[in-house]
Amino acid sequence: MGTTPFGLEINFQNGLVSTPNVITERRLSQVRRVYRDQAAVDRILSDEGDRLVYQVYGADLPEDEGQVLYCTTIIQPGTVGGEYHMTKGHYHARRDRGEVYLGLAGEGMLLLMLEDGTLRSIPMHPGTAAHIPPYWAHRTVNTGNVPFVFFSAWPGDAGHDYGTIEDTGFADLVVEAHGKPALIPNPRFPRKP
Ligand code: M6P
Ligand code: ZN
Repeated sequence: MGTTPFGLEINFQNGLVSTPNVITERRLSQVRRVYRDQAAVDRILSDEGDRLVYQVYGADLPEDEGQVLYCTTIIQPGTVGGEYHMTKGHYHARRDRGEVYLGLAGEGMLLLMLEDGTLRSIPMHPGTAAHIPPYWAHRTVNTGNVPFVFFSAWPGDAGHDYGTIEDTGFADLVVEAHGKPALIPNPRFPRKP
């Protein structure tokens, strides 16, 4: 039967959604494992407390085949041990499901990776409509000085698989080098000899 049609208002500047009924907040202590430098994480936690890294605002829709889910994500500016603030990143539990991202505010980078470690990166700014094909893990990074805001839409039955990325991370890290983003190999990522 599906659901009742509705419209939500999205503020493109700050990513806020009118009457969102799903709000996820990710603080540093919850996402600490994505960063290479665990001593830097400990320093930030003791010096400034548990900083907000990103928020997700969405609509409460059934995760069913045929539905299209959507949300906004707001990644705060900042670095941890030289790595820019980023999302956890995930594969879809159903690997053959894709996704679309649309940049709304700020500057970021979309990292994509296949299970064999093949990596792609797409710079994102307001107006960038990025295509995430099936089978590609995806993570977003705030490479600017203001909140990076984007909109996403994906199939209802895609699901989130965080486990693989939690264990190894992505093949490359996105670090700040002379004030600009640079990709460097992730020493934790298993590489074939
Ligand atoms: C995007 C979408 C969401 C995802 C969010 C945060 O908005 O891909 O499905 O939840 O980013 O990313 P993650 O879940 O990897 O932390
Ligand atoms: Zn996704």
